[in-house]
Amino acid sequence: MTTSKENGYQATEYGDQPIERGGGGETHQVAGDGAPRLTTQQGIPVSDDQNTLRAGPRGPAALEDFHFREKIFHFDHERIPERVVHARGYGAHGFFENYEPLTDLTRADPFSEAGLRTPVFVRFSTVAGNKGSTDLARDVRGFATKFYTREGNWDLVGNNIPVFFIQDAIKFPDVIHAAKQEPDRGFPQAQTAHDNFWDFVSLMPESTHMLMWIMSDRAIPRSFRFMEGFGVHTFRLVNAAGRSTFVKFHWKPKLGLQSVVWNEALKISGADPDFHRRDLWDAITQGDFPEWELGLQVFDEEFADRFAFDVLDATKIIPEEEVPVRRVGRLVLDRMPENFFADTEQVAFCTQNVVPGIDFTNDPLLQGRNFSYLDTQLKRLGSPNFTYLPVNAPKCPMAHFQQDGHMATANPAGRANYEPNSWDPAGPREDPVAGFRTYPDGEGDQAGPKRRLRAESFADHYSQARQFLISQTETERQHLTDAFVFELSKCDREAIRTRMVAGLRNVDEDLARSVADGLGLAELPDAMPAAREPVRDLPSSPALSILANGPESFAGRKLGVLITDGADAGKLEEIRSAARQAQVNVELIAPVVGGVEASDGARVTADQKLDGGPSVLYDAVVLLLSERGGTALAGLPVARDFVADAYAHCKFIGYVGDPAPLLAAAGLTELTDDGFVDLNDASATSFLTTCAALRFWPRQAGIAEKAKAAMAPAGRH
Ligand code: HDE
Repeated sequence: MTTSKENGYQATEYGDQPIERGGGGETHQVAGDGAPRLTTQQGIPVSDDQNTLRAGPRGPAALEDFHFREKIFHFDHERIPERVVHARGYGAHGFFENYEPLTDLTRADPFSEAGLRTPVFVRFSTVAGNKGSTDLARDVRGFATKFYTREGNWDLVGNNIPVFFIQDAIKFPDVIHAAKQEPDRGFPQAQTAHDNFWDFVSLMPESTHMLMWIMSDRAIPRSFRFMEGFGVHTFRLVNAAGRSTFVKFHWKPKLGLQSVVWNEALKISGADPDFHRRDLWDAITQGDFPEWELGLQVFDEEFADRFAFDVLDATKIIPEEEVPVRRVGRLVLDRMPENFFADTEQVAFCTQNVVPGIDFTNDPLLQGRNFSYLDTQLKRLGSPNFTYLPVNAPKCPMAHFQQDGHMATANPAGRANYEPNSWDPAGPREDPVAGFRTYPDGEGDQAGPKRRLRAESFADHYSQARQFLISQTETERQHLTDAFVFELSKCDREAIRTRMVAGLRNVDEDLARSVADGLGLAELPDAMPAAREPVRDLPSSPALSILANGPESFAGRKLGVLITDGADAGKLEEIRSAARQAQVNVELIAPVVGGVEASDGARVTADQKLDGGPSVLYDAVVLLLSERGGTALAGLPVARDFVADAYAHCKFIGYVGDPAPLLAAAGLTELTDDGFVDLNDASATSFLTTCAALRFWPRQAGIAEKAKAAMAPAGRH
């Protein structure tokens, strides 16, 4: 129904929306009924947001249209430079809760009282990709935490991998240039699978340990919620008496570790490039708040002196088995930003932000970072006043004499803008007792004459790489080997592939040989000369394996139920209720999003249409089929992919009804194994308990065998 309004528009309805229509048929939504009035940035009420001011209906636009000009002007300037690294990220607010006072170790405020809650903002990120890149790139993940303590902001700017590629910050631009898209062609982005990266790292043996980590499944986490975090460097804790101990920081996810497999990552990147964002958003908005525990590895100078590697070398870890991780508090993320740009984009972390009780060491990477972060924020945020943005501002009182600059919004009153001064009020003054005092590190005295030097204690580049490798399960080793083969196969220059294999011989002969076979190298190259002979008998460290540190239950995971018309309504209800009990999320996938008619005649709406909900998006799947539905699905390539991928990715596959036609169409008839669970017999609850193992790994060995057989003609050793 259309009626004429006093304002000259025609009132009508578009579906559920009452709207008004102008003379050219354009849509107007008019203030009133609780909708506030649109204004310009100057607060002037706007009468028409659909049409620019023009001389006659088909005439030229008028320059005096301040509303149009302001709107376009602001739009034209909406973007700020993306971060030079870690451009793609996602953040959330929460708190850190301290378990016990740690005053014997540190006077840092967050650790001062039992139960003390310090507000935090955390931003997770990938490193190499641009802001719009996919979440599932093979990459390090940033894990940066801003603690708004009562004594100022402490930023723990960590990663999900405890070591780094380089030993001196002067090489950071090089490693990042090499990893990002190549400068002449502008691709590939968000991946290290290209010549420049492997050229660089194969010439930099110090990166070998890090390569083990990024070729492992650590670089393709299933979710931010299921990954660890590390401060990487050795820091100092300093107590009120001025006593210092060394510390390495760890974040341990309460839900256990979990990663995807590489082929899954490739497919998720297409199906849902925002997979990690969506996961965090869904969990927090559904009240399933992710938690990590903060762990400290605390050690003294005496340990540092006797430890086999230099604790200032960021390409080394201290195995947890040597210095245990003491869990001292929990991090809970319980609130998404109201506005992505305001918080996640504008947050500015800086390794220099430490509070009394925490201090730096001479780690040459950390020292370089301390320069870089403040510097880069000015470029990105455009004004030294970025510290006043709500996400960056301390939540404790602050008072200083810095003034003016672009966008100064918090301006002090009064005359004193320097000190010493004799005014009243005088403004802030220093506090020699409680103020931050740098730990008087004796190392500086021993530093010697200024020279560009690398400490000899940094020269072992392979031993810990080997230790990482031998700490992996068979399954994980296979993934790591496959990742090297995948990445190096993307390098055009054979010399680069060969050089890399030569380096791997210093880590492990089997690894080098398997990679060489996978690449079809004619001969195994000589091992690269090592700066220091690697130690080959370091013990394994189970803490380094993901599979050894998985979850205790399937809680927090996602079950995909592929459902057809006529599917068993009772079984669906049983699955849903078991999932609720087990805190598992269920999504229904159907041939159309409008859903299906279940066996009881009720309409069940779907969350995903089949081709928008491939099995790669789920941790386990159930095929809930009627007889007719199962046969119909067998004819759909997308349904065959659903189940074939679930099989290839070693997922548990539950079924209700007869899956035989679909499995036959997907070529799986001969391949069913104990990862397939007949839910006509078994209960949904027991299926979800089985799913806590996350994947049916025995399947992988068979798949790997077949892959090897397919490759065999190329192996010529
Ligand atoms: Fe960073 N890094 N980095 N980095 N880094 C940045 O600062 C830098 C390093 C890390 O979510 C930049 O604000 C240098 C190690 C995270 O906003 C920049 C070196 C670790 C984030 C910078 C390193 C990190 C950054 C770019 C070698 C793990 C994202 C944007 C010495 C401990 C923070 C920005 C966020 C971001 C410099 C190496 C973690 C350019 C010079 C090692 C999590 O300042």
